This record gives sequence, C-alpha cells and structure tokens, in this order.
Amino acid sequence: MRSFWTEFLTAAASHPFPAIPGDIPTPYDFDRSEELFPNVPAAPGMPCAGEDRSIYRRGARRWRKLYRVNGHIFQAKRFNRRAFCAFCQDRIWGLGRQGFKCIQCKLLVHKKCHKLVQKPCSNEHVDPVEVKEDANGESTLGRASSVRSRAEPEPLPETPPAPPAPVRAEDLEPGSQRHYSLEDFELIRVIGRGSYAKVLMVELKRTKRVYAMKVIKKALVTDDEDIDWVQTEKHVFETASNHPFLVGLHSCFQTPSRLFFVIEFVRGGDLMFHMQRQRRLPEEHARFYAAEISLALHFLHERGVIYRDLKLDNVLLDHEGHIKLTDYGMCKEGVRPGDTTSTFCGTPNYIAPEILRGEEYGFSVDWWALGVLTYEMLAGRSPFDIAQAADNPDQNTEDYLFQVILEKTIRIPRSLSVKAASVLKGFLNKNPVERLGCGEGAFLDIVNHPFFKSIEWEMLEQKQVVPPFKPRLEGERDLANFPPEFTDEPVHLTPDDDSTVIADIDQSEFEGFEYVNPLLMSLEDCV
Ligand code: ISQ
Repeated sequence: MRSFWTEFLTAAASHPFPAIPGDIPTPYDFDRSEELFPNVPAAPGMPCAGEDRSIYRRGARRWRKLYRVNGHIFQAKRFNRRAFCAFCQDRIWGLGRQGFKCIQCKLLVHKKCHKLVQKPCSNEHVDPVEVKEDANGESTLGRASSVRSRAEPEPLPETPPAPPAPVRAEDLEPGSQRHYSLEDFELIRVIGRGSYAKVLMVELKRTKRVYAMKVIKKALVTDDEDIDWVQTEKHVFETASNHPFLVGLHSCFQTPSRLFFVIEFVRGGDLMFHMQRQRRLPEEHARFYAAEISLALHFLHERGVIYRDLKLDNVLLDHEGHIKLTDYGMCKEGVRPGDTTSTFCGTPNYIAPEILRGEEYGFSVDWWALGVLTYEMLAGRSPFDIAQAADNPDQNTEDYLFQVILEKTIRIPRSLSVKAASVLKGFLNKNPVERLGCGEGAFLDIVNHPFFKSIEWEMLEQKQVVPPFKPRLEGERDLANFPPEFTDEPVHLTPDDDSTVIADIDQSEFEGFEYVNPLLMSLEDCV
C-alpha cells in the first residue's frame, strides 16, 4: 500500500520547486551588521549589554471589530438578560452576539438596527479612537483598544446558577464517563503565565502522572469573544490530540471561579527559553524545527484551522527534542481552502502584512509567522528589530513595528546559506499570493524547497528522525528548562471565597465545559 507520503512525494516530483541557481546569491538585501547585541553576555543565559528582555514573551492579542454610526462606536455583544434595543424598543435576545453596544454611551441596539440609529452618541469621546473605514462603510478598529478589553458586564440576575457539581474520578463506576476536579490533582509548580492564563505543573494523584494545567479565571473571559476563544481552544485541543507535534488534552473541568485545561506535559521547555541561551541556532537545528512545525501547521490547515499564534514561546520541546505546538486560543476554525477571515489578531512581531493591511486572509498568515520564527532561529533576532529603537521612543511603538513589517525590506544575515536565505525570502514575502506555501503547490512547495532537501518527511512525521538537540533533564519532573521567573512563583490558587467576583460570573456561559479525553482515560485505567 502506498502511504500518504509516497503519494505526496510522487506528486511533488511533478511539481518541482523553482530551482535556486546553484549557490549563487540571489539578488537580495544582505545585512552586514548581523551582530545581535553590541556585546557578548557575561555568561550563557545572561542578558547582553543593551538587551531589553522586556521585548520577549509578548502575548497574543485579538483586536475587536467596531462599527461606527452617528458618533457611536458599536461593538458586538452577547446579551443574556433583559436588554432592549434603543432603536426598535424590542427585546434583544437569541444566541450568539445578538446586539451591539456603543463603547462610549453604552447604547444597546440590535445588530440589524445599528445602521438605522438616528440619535447621535451622547458621549462621543474626546480621545479619538483609531477607526478604519471598511468596504461596507462600517469601521474596523485598528490598534487603539487594548487586548480583549472587556466592556462592563451586564446587570446580573439575583442568583447566578452554580456550575455543575464536580464529580470525583474515584466516585464513579468503572467505565462510566468520569470528570475530574481540582482535588484530583496536586499542584506542583508554576511553569508559565500569560495575560489570561497561568500554567502549572500538576500531578494526577491517582496515577502519579504529571500534566500541565492551564488555569483561566472566568472573570477574565465573561466577554462574548473571550468565550468563543475558550471554546475554540477546547475544540482545537480535541483535534490536536492525535498529532505528534501538537499538545494534546487530558481533560477539562471548572470551579465557580476558574476553568482548567489539563494538558499533556512537555518537559523540554519552549524555543524562546532555548533561544535566549543559544543566541542563534545552527542551520541544521533550525531546519529540523521548521520542518516539524510545518507538519503541525499543515495538519491543522487540512482540518480547517488557522493557528494564528506561532511564536518561539508556543513551540515546546519534548524530552527527546521534538517540537509540540501549544496554545490554541487564537485559532480560527472551520476554514475551507480558499476561505478567508479578517480578525486583527496575533502577537505583534509575528503578524502578517495582510492582517495589518486589513485584508481578508487565510492559512498564509501561519507561513509568514513560520518565516519570522525561522529567521529568529537562524539570525538570533527578529527580522523587524530596529537598531537604536530603544534610544528613540518614536521607534519603540507598536505602530512603528507594524510600519516596518509592512514596508521594510527584510535583510538576511550574510552568514546564512543561500538556501536558508531563499526559504526566509519565500515565507517572508509580503504578498500572501506569492508566499511560500500559499501558491498553487501549497504545502508541496515547502516540502520541495531546497532548504528542506535533507528532510525525510515521512520519517519525520513518525518521529523517526533523531532531533539535533536533546534538552538536559534530570528526571521526569526536572523544571530546569522553564524560566525561574515562573517556577519561583508560589503555586497556590486563591480560594473561591470572594463571592462578589463569583456572583458577577454568568455560569451558564461555561455549561458543558467538562471533558475527558477517552483515549487518555483508557490509558490511565491500565496503570
Ligand atoms: C505543556 N507542557 C509544558 C508547558 C506547557 C505550557 C503551556 C501549555 C502546555 C504545556
């Protein structure tokens, strides 16, 4: 029987990648000052003089769409309770984001009525909100609002429904669907933290197995778009649990104040951690990681998922040194070939030009981000680092970064091979139509690119290729590959005794969050 890869590579032979003319440099802009920082660090892992570490580990963001009518700036919202349209006076009800709310004067209207609102905004802001007109005469917020900033919560009913009582694994009949609760786990250490979530290393008491646990405060996700984000993360986790280069989900459960994702624990730390210690990677190493990441992205794309948050922090290394992508909160699901979307989101340094231009986009944005990440691995710096930016406040802004991404010719360090320069140039093409991985040949063009010539794709996907670097680990629970800024943090979760915070949470939004991965459950039964 011919395997997927035999089919794939046979097809590839009839679709050759345009050859690079030998080792002759392509007419491309080479960077002559390729040093990362002016000095070398005092010791491995120490910052260089002038190195501003605050630029690292920036979180991903999703900017919101705003619609401007008569001075109002409307945002789509989900209304759970007694909300009435200021235009037609009817109740705003139904599923999803049924209505719009003006972020300035708080006026509520149906979506269908928002363009008809005659009454001007009573509270038009003195601070101009940066709004771009879109093709429909509606407006799209550029970058003015903060990430997932939430509007005020709607008034609550007197007694919010309590979340379903958690069932302890031991209390159930063998073979029945068991849900987990916080008591089933021992919290060991903090291993990561983002603006929305904290990640802990935990032990499932019954089996003594170690997992990562992502903890999200419900109070931070009561806004409609955030709830979509949590649901997307859960769906993508379910898809991802079958791929060697994507972290899988063990289970989900909740308490009145928090949501918990129990995730497979990946011990080798992330690529950001390793890059901060290694400056830049040998081409062979970068090729291996870029190839495994390509397979993970391709797997998601084939299942209609745009990942949208590829960055060094989201690439974990397992104990052998294979990669695993994590964090699916920015994913877009349900995308068929040729489909596009338009949400302005991502982590600033990795956002593709088509997103910045406000264009509709598809899977192309992930191949752009892979270009940025591969550049970072090979060059030890971002392609958009601006020399002297730290000294010039005007050049230290997100707007300036976006301008650079859109306009600046990317300079490739002279030390890189012609093939490496070519693959970077391919992924970092500002035109998504011409970008590597996005043309007629799609993923095949990546597989056949000369930079990846030595990659045995079929073997790679089966984890049969020995990784170039094995993370140093002394035991299953060694946390030496996680930043001390996290692991030194106290691990406890504040108890759910602040009833005012909990009373403000609409628990019905989180109904059905509980989940147990059937595959992992049956494995546990074998313990
Ligand atoms: C799994 N293992 C280690 C670290 C992690 C960080 C985030 C999500 C999952 C993880």
